[in-house]
Amino acid sequence: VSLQMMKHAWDNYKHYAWGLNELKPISKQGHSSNLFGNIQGATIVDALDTLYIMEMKEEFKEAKEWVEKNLDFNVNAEISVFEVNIRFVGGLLSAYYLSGEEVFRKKAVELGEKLLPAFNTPTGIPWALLNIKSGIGRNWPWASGGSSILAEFGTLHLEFVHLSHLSGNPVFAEKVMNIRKVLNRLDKPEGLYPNYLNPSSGQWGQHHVSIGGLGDSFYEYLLKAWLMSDKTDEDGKKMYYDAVQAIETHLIRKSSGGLTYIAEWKGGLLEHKMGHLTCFAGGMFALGADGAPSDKTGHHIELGAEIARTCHESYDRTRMKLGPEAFRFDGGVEAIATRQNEKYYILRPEVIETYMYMWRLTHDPKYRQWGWEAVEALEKHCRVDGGYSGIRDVYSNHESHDDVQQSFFLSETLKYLYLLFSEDDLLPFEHWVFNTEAHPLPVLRKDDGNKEENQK
Ligand code: DMJ
Repeated sequence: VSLQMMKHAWDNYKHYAWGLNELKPISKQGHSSNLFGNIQGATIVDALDTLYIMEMKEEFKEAKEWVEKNLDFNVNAEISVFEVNIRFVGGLLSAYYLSGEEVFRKKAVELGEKLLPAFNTPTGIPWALLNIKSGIGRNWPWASGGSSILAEFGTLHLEFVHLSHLSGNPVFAEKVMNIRKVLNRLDKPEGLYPNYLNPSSGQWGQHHVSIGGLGDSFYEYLLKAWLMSDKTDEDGKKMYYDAVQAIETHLIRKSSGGLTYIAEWKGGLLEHKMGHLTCFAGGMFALGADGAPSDKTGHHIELGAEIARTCHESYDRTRMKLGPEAFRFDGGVEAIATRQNEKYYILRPEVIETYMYMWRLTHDPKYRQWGWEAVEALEKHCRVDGGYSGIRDVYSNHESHDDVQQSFFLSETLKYLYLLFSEDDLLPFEHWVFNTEAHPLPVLRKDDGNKEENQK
């Protein structure tokens, strides 16, 4: 089924928005997000590995030809360093490792080089935004006192380690190791990492902590850096398990109805709200269970299972059986969105991602059932003639479509669905680590960095 879904999403993108970043499936035209500046083709680059894995050979070939001829980084564009890294660098790296086609390696390294000026700050903590022509960087104007964002500068590690590996140029890995060093030197309130860090002063901004937006993939990359290093990156490992310990103590709570959730922490006060983005953490806890200190393995799996259950409830308690952007545990509700501007669903993957990890790590059939419910809901409410669209209010009787087919729907949501219903030996976890946009990167063996590259 996910293959049919991918075909529908891809064919319509190709028909109506080929070469542009994303598709507007209702108005049947291109959609450009300013996150990528005028770098084009986000959907193509994000989808390459999904096409490859699903054995959509014709489509993969067309996509590759587009990359060869048209993917151009010599543009005057201000881009989000994080978004371009996870989608474009990550997408190109995976396409290279899966297919062995040199063009993807070349383009990934070329793009990586364009991103390097982002690190020209007093601390080496990169800017959020970078003009890839002039090399001038800056931060989001809304971010606390000119800060960089934890989930942005903390989500470069996996890709940059691979860029050094593939180019022979150590500079990429040095940049991300320096981020680690800066973080390790800082005092952390209650052992937690605030979402904001000023790249000039090297001091934290506001003490807001989140395992959802602004924080999320920083934690994910600590764990995955350790796994991707064939478990040699002890620093990443320690930082991850220490962080989880602090998160458990200060952010994880159980509702009176028995649902475990991860709240947001604001200078010591809890906001009892959990984002759809935070739902990825179920999969993360389960993936990290194996390496958890002493007797904690079962506990981390259990934590993953509880987060998966809570996130499933957030879907099940809506009319459309698709989860809202954020749901609350206060004011008499549990796992329900109460604010109008938190009721949307934009084809995000995190809940399905967690089902996939839980399935692989426990083989409890309920995760496939829950995944299937999501497929039915997507088909019923998000599928339109011209592709797949997000929904403005998942509690409503009728769909109000947002008219965007996000590129991560093809790279993540559909890939994780496909993996959920595949055998465990397709991209096995011993050999592959998924970047935060679901692009698989091979584990770098300690004895031989190259031999495993083409493991499938
Ligand atoms: C994706 O770009 C990545 O999963 C990122 O980590 C978070 N946001 C979207 C999907 O929701």
